[in-house]
Amino acid sequence: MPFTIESARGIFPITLAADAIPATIARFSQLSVEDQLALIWFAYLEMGKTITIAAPGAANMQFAENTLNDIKGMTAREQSQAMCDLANRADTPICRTYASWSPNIKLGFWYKLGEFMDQGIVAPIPEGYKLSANASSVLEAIRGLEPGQQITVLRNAVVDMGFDTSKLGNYTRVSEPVEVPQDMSLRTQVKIEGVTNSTVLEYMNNLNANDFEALIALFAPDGALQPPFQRPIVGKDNVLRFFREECQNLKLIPERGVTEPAEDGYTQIKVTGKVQTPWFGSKVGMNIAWRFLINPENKIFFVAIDLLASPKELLNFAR
Ligand code: ECH
Ligand code: GLY
Ligand code: GLY
Ligand code: GLY
Repeated sequence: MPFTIESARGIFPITLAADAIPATIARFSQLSVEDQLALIWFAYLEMGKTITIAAPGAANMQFAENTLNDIKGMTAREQSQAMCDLANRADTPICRTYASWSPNIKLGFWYKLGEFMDQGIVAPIPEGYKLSANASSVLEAIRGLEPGQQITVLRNAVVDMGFDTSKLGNYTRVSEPVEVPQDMSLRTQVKIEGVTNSTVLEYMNNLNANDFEALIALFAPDGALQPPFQRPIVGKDNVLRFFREECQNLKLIPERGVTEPAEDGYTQIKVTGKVQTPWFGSKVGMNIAWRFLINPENKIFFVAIDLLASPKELLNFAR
């Protein structure tokens, strides 16, 4: 039987993903919204002591500017309410606007609110706020994660806020403009121990160069990409949109891999290595596996990106 997206998801099944992320997010979402905001505030302050976050680019912030100004103009009580509404996924104009934003705009918006809270322009978390026992325990769990997992928890918490897009009806998605791909003369070529497949190498090189047109040409028409902790994104149009909206300026540093034949002339290739996000640069390296299923025409039928449970997993090529 030929591969389906569902069966492709099961290649290299013993790859150990960081299940601590969905588990922590599930516990986090059970907390009161006051606890949620305070917990993120405390976690963010603690992380800031060791890893600095890059300021969001101007191209990113223009879309959040009106909403940020609206919030600045509110009373302290209204500001706290607006932030609680976001965490509560309430149906308010701000929560609807927020829902239309790409993850990077959402992150930039909170980055700014954090600065305003610091400067006393926006209502801070009340001094001496005491987390509930459950919230303290979730914060403790976050402290125990590696940095790449900590920033993933924060990112997921931020992405989940706002009104539910599935209840939004027709809306215009808002994301930062797509920059031109990196000039050919500046591009670097990855080397992956154990992998010579041209599609996999070009995947890494094109994504590193923000060359999304060349990147999407590597996919089969019905191909799919599964980001960490998400359902697969299926079909070239959807995958290209995802690249343009969420994948600019990533740095992929694949290290090693295995290549083996699969059924029906397909090839399965698992690669492990590091990924850096523009928000933290080389200060946070996330431990990643790519699980590729390449079709007989050497196109990507499926690729899963997994955030690994631990650095030990970088060397796990058992099947
Ligand atoms: C304050 C208190 C009130 C509430 C809130 C606050 C602000 C919080 C802030 C948080 C900022 C967090 C940030 C997190 C950024 C995380 C980025 C990550 C990126 C991971 C990317 C990966 C890419 C993998 C991929 C690969 C591919 O091959 C294909 C594409 C793709 C404190 C005010 C909320 C400000 C900035 C985790 C893994 C490798 C799948 C993308
Ligand atoms: N173990 C990774 C997955 O199958 O999703
Ligand atoms: N500062 C990282 C970004 O705007 O994507
Ligand atoms: N989605 C890319 C990033 O957050 O860096």
